[in-house]
Amino acid sequence: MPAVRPRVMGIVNVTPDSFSDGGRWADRDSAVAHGRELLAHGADILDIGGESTRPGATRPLVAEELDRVLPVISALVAEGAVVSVDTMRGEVAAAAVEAGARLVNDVSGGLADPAILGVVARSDASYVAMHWRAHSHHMQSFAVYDGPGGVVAAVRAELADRLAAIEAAGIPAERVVLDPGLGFAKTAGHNWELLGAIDQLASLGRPLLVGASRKGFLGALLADEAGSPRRVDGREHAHAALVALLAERGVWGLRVHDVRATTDALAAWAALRDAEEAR
Ligand code: PMM
Repeated sequence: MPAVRPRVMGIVNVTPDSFSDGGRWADRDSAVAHGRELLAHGADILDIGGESTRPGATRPLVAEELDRVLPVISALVAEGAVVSVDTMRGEVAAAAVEAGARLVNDVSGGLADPAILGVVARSDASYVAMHWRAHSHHMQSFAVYDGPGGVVAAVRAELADRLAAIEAAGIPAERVVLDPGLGFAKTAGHNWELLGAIDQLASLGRPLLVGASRKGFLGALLADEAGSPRRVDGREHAHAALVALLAERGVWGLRVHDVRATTDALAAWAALRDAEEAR
């Protein structure tokens, strides 16, 4: 059984329009307060983002994105937090690293703005490369995985290509974390297939980050008899179960909204692991 508990990355979306928490932490003070609360609940990393990637989202201007994230990053770094910046833009990544961010979480894995790879290479930040095919306004039309091995083989191969490009840009593999990108150009069925094949993604040799929190595939799983998906705020119990099962499968990190529910699930998982190992 895995000896190490997954890292918990608490989400601070400084956006007016994220699907699960849009607008709730859109100003600096409420975002910083939210970050502090996530730290108090046991977050290891705070992931601060200023661009919503919900299906259909339009992109903010670079200046808007910088205005949203930089003050929040600076404030939370000053309080000792380990901060990650959730951005696809090299310019935003550079400013965030300058402000003290230790990770660059790029949902596009370097495809949206290849300059981001040079920025990370020149810093000592770690880099999360997520599986991605297209910007959110049209990503669901790219949810087609017809080749041999289906979605798992395609995502694995595309992540392997990104890893090669990332290393070619000068980022050592040791600094790279990979992410299957649940919900990004993927149907609910694709997400479950990927979760069922974590071992195949882990065989790329890099730690894995998984972001399942509050996503639509959990809403679909818990749909009512009329087929209406479970509301965003009613998906946490199913997510907590996934958290423990992913810990069991040795994932490196979990990107989550409800840090308390996640750390509670991980505490129960770790206690059971320890009891089994003590026998
Ligand atoms: N999902 C979202 C945003 N950023 N980053 C990584 N690495 N992995 C994800 O799955 C991911 C991400 C979208 O979800 P949100 O709107 O709930 O933040």
